[in-house]
Amino acid sequence: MTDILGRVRDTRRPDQRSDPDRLFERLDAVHRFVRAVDGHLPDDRLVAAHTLIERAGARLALSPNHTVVALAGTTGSGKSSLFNSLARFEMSPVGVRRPTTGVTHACVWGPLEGATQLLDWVGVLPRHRFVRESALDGADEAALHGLILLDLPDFDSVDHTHRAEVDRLLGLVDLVVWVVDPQKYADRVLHRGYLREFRRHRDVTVVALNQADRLPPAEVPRVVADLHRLLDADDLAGVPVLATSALTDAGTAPLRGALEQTVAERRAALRRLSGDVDAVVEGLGELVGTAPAEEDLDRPTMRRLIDALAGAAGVPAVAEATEQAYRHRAVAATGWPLARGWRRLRPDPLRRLHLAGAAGDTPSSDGERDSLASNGILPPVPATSVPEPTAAQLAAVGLAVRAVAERAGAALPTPWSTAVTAAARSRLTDLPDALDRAVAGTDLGLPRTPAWWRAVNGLQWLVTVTAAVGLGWLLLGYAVRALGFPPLEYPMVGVAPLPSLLLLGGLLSGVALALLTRPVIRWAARRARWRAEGRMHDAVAETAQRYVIVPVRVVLRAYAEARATLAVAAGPR
Ligand SMILES: Nc1nc2c(ncn2[C@@H]2O[C@H](COP(=O)(O)OP(=O)(O)OP(=O)(O)O)[C@@H](O)[C@H]2O)c(=O)[nH]1
Ligand SMILES: [Mg+2]
Repeated sequence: MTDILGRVRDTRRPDQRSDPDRLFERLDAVHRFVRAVDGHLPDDRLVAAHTLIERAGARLALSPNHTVVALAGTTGSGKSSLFNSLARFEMSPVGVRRPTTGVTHACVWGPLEGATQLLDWVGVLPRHRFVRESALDGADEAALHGLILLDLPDFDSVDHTHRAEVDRLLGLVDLVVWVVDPQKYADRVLHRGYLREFRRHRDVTVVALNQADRLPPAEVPRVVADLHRLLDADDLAGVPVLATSALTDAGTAPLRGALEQTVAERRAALRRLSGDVDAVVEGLGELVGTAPAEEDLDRPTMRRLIDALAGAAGVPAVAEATEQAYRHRAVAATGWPLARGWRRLRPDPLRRLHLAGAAGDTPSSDGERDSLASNGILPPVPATSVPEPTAAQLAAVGLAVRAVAERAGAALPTPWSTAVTAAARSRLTDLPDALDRAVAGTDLGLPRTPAWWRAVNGLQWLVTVTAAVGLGWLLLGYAVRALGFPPLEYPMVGVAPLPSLLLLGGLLSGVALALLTRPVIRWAARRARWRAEGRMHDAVAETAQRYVIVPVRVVLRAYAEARATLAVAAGPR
């Protein structure tokens, strides 16, 4: 993810960070990221992204002409004093009892239009809102028009609600002025708990070293330098540090000047949101690894999966039955006619499995068949009586599915490999029925009656009829003799009478023909088995795709989309 983080840094160029089009593009990318990973990654990893989308949408819909600035800091640093001094009015009580400010006070410079909705959104109660627009001021305050200044409670308060209020507001405001005093400017909670968290918001962070009047003038630069050093350690190098005093106008002048510039630019809201996008992208970076996911699985892994599924689906048993059925049907169609009756008494091996396996227009996929069945065009494929998978076969399926998930998720960060595993297993319970349907719905390719069966059958009948003619002729001869008529003169072929030759020749030829066709039938039956096996493998492969591979691909595509969108959210290419 270093490339993405690199781009995050890139985007700190001031022009990029306050460019509204760029910001919209980045926010849109975060939005697309969240949509892409929805359902694949745990929700708790996406809270920050959801919050960003919601907050950015709300802020960008509100007044672009106002800049919301918060005065934040430890108790007694002089936030309320600075607030009053900038407003030139006693608006927020200043006290010696700590903490003094318990609720946020707001002061709006200029017309209220747009500011009210902004303050509603920020959540400052109407009774704590003030307007700094007085006829007496003339044009004095014009440079601050558009400023909404918030005086926050202390974050280090003994009262925990103060801290909650500060944390809430720090997530919403456009710019934060951290008010510190010479005694507590190195406060650990301030630096570790807050300033460091604002490292991606350097361009909307200002530090005011207040109560500078309490220091000997020569000490001020030394303390400011020390504060810079601490800010560098907080990864906030370059953040302005202004020495202020709330006691006099001159003391607040540096801060007033900085605020005037911020208000005039009207860019703080955009910069703040850019910093928020940076923070979210950095957090999401660990969810998206460096390597893109391979969508296609390697052949051995696929082969292993299909073989395991084929085993569990009883493909070898059906293939065996197909070979036997071919032999059974071929022998029934081409065998010696006088012995065929016995063969017919034996059941067809495929019918025993409730697999007719006849050739025909079987739909190619079970989805197609399901839809035809649901439309009443086809009867649903009945469950087969293929033997139930053994424990070993089921274990092989489990291992093969796991191997698919491991292969597909190998290069992915943990949450994604977990999602891939879950996806690979998501339809496992539907798999046995789907496999059964796939096998039952496969056209095993057994021919109805091949031409050569018909030819052999014709020959068999020819020789059988020949034998019958011979037999009939001989019987006629016996009958004629028995009735006292002169015996029939049989034509002779060599030394043998023709009817005997026809009978014996017919019988022997029939048996010989049956014996000769045996090896051909065996060879053709093996071919039928291979063909059926191939077709069932195809059907099983399609089922594997639908029930295992497609769900995995959905996750891999989501991952690729997540990577692409996060790269856009991170910064320019
Ligand atoms: N000398 C001097 N005293 C100051 C200055 N700013 C504030 N004070 C005093 O410091 C004390 C605290 O000031 P507040 O403005 O109430 O401080 P705060 O940060 O708002 O405090 P909380 O509301 O409790 O968080 C008050 O007694 C102020 O008079 C300053 O710049 N110089
Ligand atoms: Mg106060």
